[in-house]
Amino acid sequence: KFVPNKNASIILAPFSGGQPKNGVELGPEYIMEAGFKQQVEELGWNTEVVEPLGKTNYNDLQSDIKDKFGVKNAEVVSSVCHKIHDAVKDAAQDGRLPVTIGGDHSIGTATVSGMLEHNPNTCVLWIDAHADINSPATTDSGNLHGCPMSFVMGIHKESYPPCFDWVPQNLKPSKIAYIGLRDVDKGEKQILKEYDIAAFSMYHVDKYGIGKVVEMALDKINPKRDCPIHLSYDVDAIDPSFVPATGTRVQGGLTLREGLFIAEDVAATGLLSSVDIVETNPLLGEHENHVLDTVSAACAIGRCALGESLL
Ligand code: HAR
Ligand code: MN
Ligand code: MN
Ligand code: MN
Repeated sequence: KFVPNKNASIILAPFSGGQPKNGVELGPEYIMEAGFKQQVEELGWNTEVVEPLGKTNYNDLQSDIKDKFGVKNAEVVSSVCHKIHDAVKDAAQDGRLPVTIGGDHSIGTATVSGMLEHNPNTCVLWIDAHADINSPATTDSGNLHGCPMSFVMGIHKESYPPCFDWVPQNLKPSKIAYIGLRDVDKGEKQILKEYDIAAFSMYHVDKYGIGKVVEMALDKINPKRDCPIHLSYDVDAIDPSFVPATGTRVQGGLTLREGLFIAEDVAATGLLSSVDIVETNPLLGEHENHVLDTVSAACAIGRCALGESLL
């Protein structure tokens, strides 16, 4: 069984080019200012902070126009992802657990592919209201935060802009489970069906309860409980009444407790190898409390994944 080494790299990914709303690039700054690093250290982790994007602002280069591949900002998303991919992989190779703070979910392309290069047995638990499995061939919006899962699987690879050629496309459908889905596009539903991907929507959470759903998800992707788990956590999985400051709110989500339970139960497996916390957008709160609630939920997700609730 994987024994957590208690060394973590907090990787900052202040990037918004995977979607059109300003402010999601401020997520890392707010989460760090809320004391996330100290909170993690109080749990007994040694931490280092990594800034793979340096001081460069990749958020001014953005346009809301689709390219000939039908997606927006492909070049900048690709180059930002390549830097984050290298940082995630380097941290993991160094024996540190990567905790990547976004930023929008387009960086899932980087974190999942980085962890798969580190250990090809990695399975992915994707917690989200959305499936983020559009390809350039199926996306309506052209927003690349809706596409990371297809890129790391190589779905409709002939539709990709060539700048994504560096992305390894080796994630197998049997290694993916979703929890929290409630806003999935038609083309995405077809992909989920065609590839027989384990997808637990809010319907399943209500029907079986969150404890059973996490167990069923892990039974599908990690039946022997012997593979490292990459937890990619989009804060919009949690209901907007608890997590309002995010770019694509969808009613009817997880309660805050259900949301934290998922992270706690992953921690309890002892198999967590990396975690992303994405889509916190501090500019989308209608008042200060919206921002505080969202940022503190993001911090709590990270702490729970890193073992806060284990006694
Ligand atoms: N499926 C829609 C699209 O492709 C919306 C998905 C993006 N929203 C997110 N990602 N926050 O989880 O545009
Ligand atoms: Mn590389
Ligand atoms: Mn997402
Ligand atoms: Mn989402």
